Amino acid sequence: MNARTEDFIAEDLRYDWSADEIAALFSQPFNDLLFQAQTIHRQHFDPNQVQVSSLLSIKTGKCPEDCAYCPQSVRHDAELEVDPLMPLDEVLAAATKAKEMGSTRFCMGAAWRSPKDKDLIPVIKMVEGVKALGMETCLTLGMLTGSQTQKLKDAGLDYYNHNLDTSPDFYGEIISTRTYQDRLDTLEHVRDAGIHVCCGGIVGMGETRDDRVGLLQQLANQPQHPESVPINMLVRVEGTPLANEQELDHLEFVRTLAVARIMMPRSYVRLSAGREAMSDELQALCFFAGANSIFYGEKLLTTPNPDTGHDMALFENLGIKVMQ
Ligand code: SAM
Ligand code: DTB
Ligand code: SF4
Repeated sequence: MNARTEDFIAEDLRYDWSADEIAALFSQPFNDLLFQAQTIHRQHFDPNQVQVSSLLSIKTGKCPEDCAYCPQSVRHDAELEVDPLMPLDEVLAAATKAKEMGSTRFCMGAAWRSPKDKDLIPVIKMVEGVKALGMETCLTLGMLTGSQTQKLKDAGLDYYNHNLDTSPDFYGEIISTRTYQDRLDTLEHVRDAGIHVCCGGIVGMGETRDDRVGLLQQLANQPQHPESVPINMLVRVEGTPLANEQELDHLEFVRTLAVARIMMPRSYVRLSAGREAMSDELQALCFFAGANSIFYGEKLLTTPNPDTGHDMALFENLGIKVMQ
């Protein structure tokens, strides 16, 4: 076990949160919740530093899964430029640009249900190439077997992103082509291989607060807290079944980040998808609630993200420094 892994199973961390305890955190007066989250945040992190990662879709669209939120599912008709696996030189050019912009981690995503062993051969070259640029590497490729995670670990992969997306109770409303247990199994393989886990979910899909409680309970009660916890606000994409979903109350989104911070005090909580639709004031509140990581760069996988000039101006205004 390496030192960082030990950090995430330390004795002062809890893995036995009950739903009632989490619901009680959520329902505190807003100021009490934010004060508690910010106090815990300051015990573990510099409150004025944010980690920035950049995303690249290395294989876009035609995914056989039916995730109701996702524009890349073959079952929905979102307008999308479908692209096969990107050549290595284009991936490295994008990573170089992300590094020049100030990103320290490069996350490569593919619209696969689960990669075949032969798919991993070019992906491993990408991991090696990005690492050689001096950046941290992250992949999100769908479900993996134990031997595949081992190969990725051997290639030097730093993080694997695999989200639980929502609570076990609400999950069936969103995805039917793979089970919650499938996701937990992949997460176990990733952990067992010694790759850092990036695991979170999406809010604003029509779930109840109890479902947000259930998602955070699943995330925090794993054998080890995920090192990185992306909390995505649904990006409502035309052509997907959730295109017309009602927008989640913004303060409920901030509460979700604050509760995540309290429950997983040493994890990076990422203010993930959805920033394009957020005001500067809302994002400032998210950072105050304990979010300390973002996706940086003008595109997420297929949808827009705030422009980099705007993000830098916001950081400057808030006195936030990019974590090196
Ligand atoms: N296909 C792989 C998988 O699902 O694990 C990797 C790529 S998938 C696009 C990565 C994650 O993006 C999903 O787990 C989901 O949490 C997030 N995501 C996809 N579409 C989204 C949307 N419209 N709004 C917010 N998050 C989204
Ligand atoms: C995560 O939790 N959010 C990112 C990343 N992990 C791969 C993806 C967000 C995707 C938003 C929709 C899109 O751009 O296609
Ligand atoms: Fe496919 Fe991933 Fe999109 Fe689901 S979230 S449809 S698995 S690309």
